[in-house]
Amino acid sequence: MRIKDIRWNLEYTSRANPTISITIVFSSGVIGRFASPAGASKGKLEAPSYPEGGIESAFRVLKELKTKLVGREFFSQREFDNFLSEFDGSNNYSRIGSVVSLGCSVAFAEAAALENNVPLFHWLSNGVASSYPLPLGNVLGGGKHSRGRSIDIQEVLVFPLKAKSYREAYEALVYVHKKVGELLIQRDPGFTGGKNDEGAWTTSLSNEDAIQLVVDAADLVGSELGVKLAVGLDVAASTLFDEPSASYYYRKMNKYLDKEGQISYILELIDRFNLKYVEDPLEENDFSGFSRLVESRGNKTLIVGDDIFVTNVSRIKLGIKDNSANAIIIKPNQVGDLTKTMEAVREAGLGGFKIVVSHRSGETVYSHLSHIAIAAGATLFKVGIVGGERIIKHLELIRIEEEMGGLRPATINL
Ligand code: 2PG
Ligand code: MG
Repeated sequence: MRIKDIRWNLEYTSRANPTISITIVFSSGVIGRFASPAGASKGKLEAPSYPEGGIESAFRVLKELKTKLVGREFFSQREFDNFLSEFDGSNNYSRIGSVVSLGCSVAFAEAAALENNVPLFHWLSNGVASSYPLPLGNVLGGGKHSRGRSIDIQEVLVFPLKAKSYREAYEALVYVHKKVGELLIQRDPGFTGGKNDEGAWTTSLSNEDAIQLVVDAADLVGSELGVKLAVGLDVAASTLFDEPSASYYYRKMNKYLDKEGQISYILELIDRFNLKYVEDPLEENDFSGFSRLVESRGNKTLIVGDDIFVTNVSRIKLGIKDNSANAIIIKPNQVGDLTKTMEAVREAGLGGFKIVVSHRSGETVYSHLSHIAIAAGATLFKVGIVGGERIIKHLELIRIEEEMGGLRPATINL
């Protein structure tokens, strides 16, 4: 796999913010291309998207990288990613930024899979992938993704506990999304038909009324289609956390909750709404608070770490030691290359965490993430429900399932 050329282009995320697509061409002529997404509710310890100086510096870095890459031969993904990491030299891609590093890493992987005549998920899993994840979709949202104009909780999510096929699972989520829109027309006089960054509906209802509405929609659709659907939340608690007062601010209720108050509130929500998934219920450094939730509800609910782990092996080790989660969000751009991503997956798996591969709120129109989710052995694929940049990822999974076969759906025992 000898690199013949590397090119780049200014592109846009679904929030219409600039990103960079990177194209890698091998001497055989095969090409791979990818553009990194970007988050809004970012973990503090994520790899930065751009070097100091922003996107212009990223273009300069790419010129420098090109002189080092062209003509060079690589034999594995790890070798290529290690080369990127050494070129960066900072440990977290702060010199070159994750838009450059992940763009190169995924573009290389795509070209390598083509060169070796295997699907991308096969290349990334060394051929051992055997299942595909079930979709986890944001249907009603707030927080930063809605500019603070909807509920305080960032995402109310729905997922099937079991499905015969990815197509059946995705269709169920599409119906729930539609049903939530219909119920909002009936129940929310302030509803404008508005959707947020991830295509989730926005609402003027209270946090609890909004969750109840999604539970009702999931029940209606579930019994109509005969699919068992569960409801969950991404609290994105770091975005509610006010450091000076060490408390969580809920704008809708005009209320501050300290750590104990927040834990009780989350437990109350889990019990009242039979939530099967709660992501980032506490701020990103509260390992002990997370552990309390795992201890009391971990047998029936996924307690999921996103900002607390940032797809980073050393943070995951801390979480395993403290029993701070039973599931983890994996976002390749939090850590900046595919080798580090798969290392995080392996480490989390050793700790018994379920894997949830996730999109970002500012997505790009590429479908590589679907292959990454299969390669990671993910149980859930968190990728929104509507909007071209999300739909393309579901369609890729459906295509893989229907055209390639041989993979079975993940099951969730909760
Ligand atoms: C999250 C993500 C994706 P963002 O918090 O899990 O839903 O949001 O990309 O803004 O971090
Ligand atoms: Mg999150």
